[in-house]
Amino acid sequence: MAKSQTILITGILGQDGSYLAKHALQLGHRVIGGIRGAADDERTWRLRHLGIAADVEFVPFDLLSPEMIDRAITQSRPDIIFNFAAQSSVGESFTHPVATAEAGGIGAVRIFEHARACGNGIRVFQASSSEIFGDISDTHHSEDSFFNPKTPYGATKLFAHIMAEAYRASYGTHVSTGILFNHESPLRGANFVTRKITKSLAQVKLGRLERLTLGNLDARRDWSHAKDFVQAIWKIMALDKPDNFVLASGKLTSVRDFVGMAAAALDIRLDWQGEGLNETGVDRRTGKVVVSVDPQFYRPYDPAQPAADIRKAQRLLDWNPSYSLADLVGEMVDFDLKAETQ
Ligand code: NAP
Ligand code: F7E
Repeated sequence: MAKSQTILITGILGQDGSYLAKHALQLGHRVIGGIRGAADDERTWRLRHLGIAADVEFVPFDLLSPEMIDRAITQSRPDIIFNFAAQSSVGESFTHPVATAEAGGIGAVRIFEHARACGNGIRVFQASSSEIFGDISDTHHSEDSFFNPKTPYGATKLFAHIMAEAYRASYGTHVSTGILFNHESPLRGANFVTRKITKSLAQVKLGRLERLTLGNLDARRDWSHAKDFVQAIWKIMALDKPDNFVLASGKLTSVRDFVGMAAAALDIRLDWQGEGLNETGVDRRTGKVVVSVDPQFYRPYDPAQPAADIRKAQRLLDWNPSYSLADLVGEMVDFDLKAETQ
């Protein structure tokens, strides 16, 4: 992508949209962000943190509004659309399944349809998710694995994923997908477990919070840095042929171990005691319980996440994650400690 292009990013106020905007601006492209509601200081905090809020143009955009989708794309005339907008919380998809499906499923297809109908070669990136794998018995998850999602969020993302393939096969539309495993950063929403952990433990360290309460400590996830994924996503969109790519680190870590790493980065030595709902993390220095389990944070269904197979991305994109999990945890903890003391 040598010449300057117009990039439309849906969900630009979220974690991935913000990092992608920064990446595209650094490469000299024009960035238009689709947003619902006002671009006020509170909602643009990620763009402001990255120092790019003034460099981005905004258009009104809501995945639930066909008119707004059409108007945003027609007015911006993008070369590439990065579709990051979605109700992105698996937990929330259990309480809002219809809104999750309408936005992440039908909303995505409306974007593909616009790209097809305008016929001028718009490229679209669709953010798929490792949640589309669901309950499967393969040891490693690749682009060709069987998909068997069991959460409303996972089913929604699979619908959009398969529609992306249908648009490629049926109409030749240039739609690529990233089957994204978990990726985090200091810009991660505080409703996701990693940021909840780093933010809460920073507050515990500063004496502002008594304890961090979590759900399933045994859950394992493959956590990468969002910045690494943005690099790979950009490379995907530079390929002449649209395709699907699994992006991940290939390493699984439990929520309990992530807590231990964040605590260690804050110089808190944790001893784990008890089991199940009675499990606690005790600060060795003070003897106080600083981590406990609360059933309200358990999900009705929480599929295990087996290891990812990232060989296709390694081979065709010449990509590997550059951040270790320890680097990521350290950066998130530093950010939260600083934010809490400002
Ligand atoms: P995020 O921080 O939650 O950002 C999602 C963005 O979507 C937010 O800015 C939100 O806008 C916007 N949005 C939600 N509903 C919308 C609607 N109806 N119309 C227009 N915009 C809407 O998510 P992220 O972590 O950057 O993830 C980006 C994408 O990758 C999402 O599609 C997510 O499902 C997918 N994904 C993420 C991960 C991950 O680990 N981060 C893994 C796999 C897939 P507001 O600011 O107005 O709320
Ligand atoms: O949960 C467990 C929880 O909400 C991770 C999204 O970006 O990645 C993300 O979805 C694990 C789960 O992310 C708490 O049960 C324990 O097993 O951070 P999370 P997620 O559900 O994996 C996928 C790939 C996406 O596509 C999504 O968009 O942590 N867990 N205790 C908890 N989770 C939360 N949120 N809060 C807790 O207190």
